[in-house]
Amino acid sequence: LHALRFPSATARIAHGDAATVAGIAAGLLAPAAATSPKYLYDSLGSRLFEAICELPEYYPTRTEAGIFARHGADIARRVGTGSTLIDLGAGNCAKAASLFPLLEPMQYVPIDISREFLNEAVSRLQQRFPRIAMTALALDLSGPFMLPDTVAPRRRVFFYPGSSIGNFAPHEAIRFLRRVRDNASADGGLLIGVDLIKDAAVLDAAYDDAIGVTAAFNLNMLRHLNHLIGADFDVRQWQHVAFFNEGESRVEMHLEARTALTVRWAGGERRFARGERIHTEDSYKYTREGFADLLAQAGFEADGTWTDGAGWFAVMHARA
Ligand code: AVJ
Repeated sequence: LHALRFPSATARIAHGDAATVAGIAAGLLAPAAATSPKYLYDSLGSRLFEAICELPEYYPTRTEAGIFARHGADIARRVGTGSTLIDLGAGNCAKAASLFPLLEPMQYVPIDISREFLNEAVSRLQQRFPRIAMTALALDLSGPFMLPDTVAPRRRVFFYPGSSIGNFAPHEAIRFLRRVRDNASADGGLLIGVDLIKDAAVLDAAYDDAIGVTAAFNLNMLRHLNHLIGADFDVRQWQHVAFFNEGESRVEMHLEARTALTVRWAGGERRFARGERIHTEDSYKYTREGFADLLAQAGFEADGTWTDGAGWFAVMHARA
């Protein structure tokens, strides 16, 4: 009981490497505390995100799938078959798998930060598609990255669906897309999904659903941080906050302290006042023109845009 009431008396063990621990600690100690959205994805986080994609309020996955279903043949003509298809943030690999019959890739290279979740998804997928060579890579795409030699050098087509690009601020997105282009081949390209600006009420609901799956997804980051930096976050002391920030053209997710509290971790601590927040994610929304401009700034040549009837989401193809 003593250990339960005074968890700080027990040793705190950080399971993340030193750079990870230092980076997270710096974010927590900043006047406006913030963490990288990549920490949303441990194995449970990846499963919670899968559940989000099935929510009625979360329109991006469904809307993007509808665009692929309706315009798939046209998209495949632009992208071409026989490529090395590199899936950035592949998760359960379901989006790419649904395009295999159309794109007929030679090699499939799913990349995700959630290693175990990815490996399980790829071993299932390899059984369904035994003729496509598959090379799973557990990589953090938030920094510089270089593809290993096991990734075929020709016809490298990058697949970045679901508007994951929205996690980057526009200037970071340009830097990231330049890196992607550096890793593509001269005959390669990019097939990307982009979430478009829409009514704030639709966006607010999509990131704060009625049954609380997105809240659980956000709160789960605290459990992940407890593991990574040996912190003692009590999840019950925090609540999910999400809203569209129109001025910044982004949905913001935060975790808000329900009460005054202190978080301790291996090597540091931070006091939070009641109502104080940790900024956990941004999800930027674009206009078609705005995103086309961003692609051009990264050196890509636009080669087709497809949208749904309501203009909620766009799929774009660009040549390297
Ligand atoms: C995986 C980054 C595309 O921003 O919509 C979903 C993550 N966060 N609900 C998004 C997310 C809350 C998602 N992305």
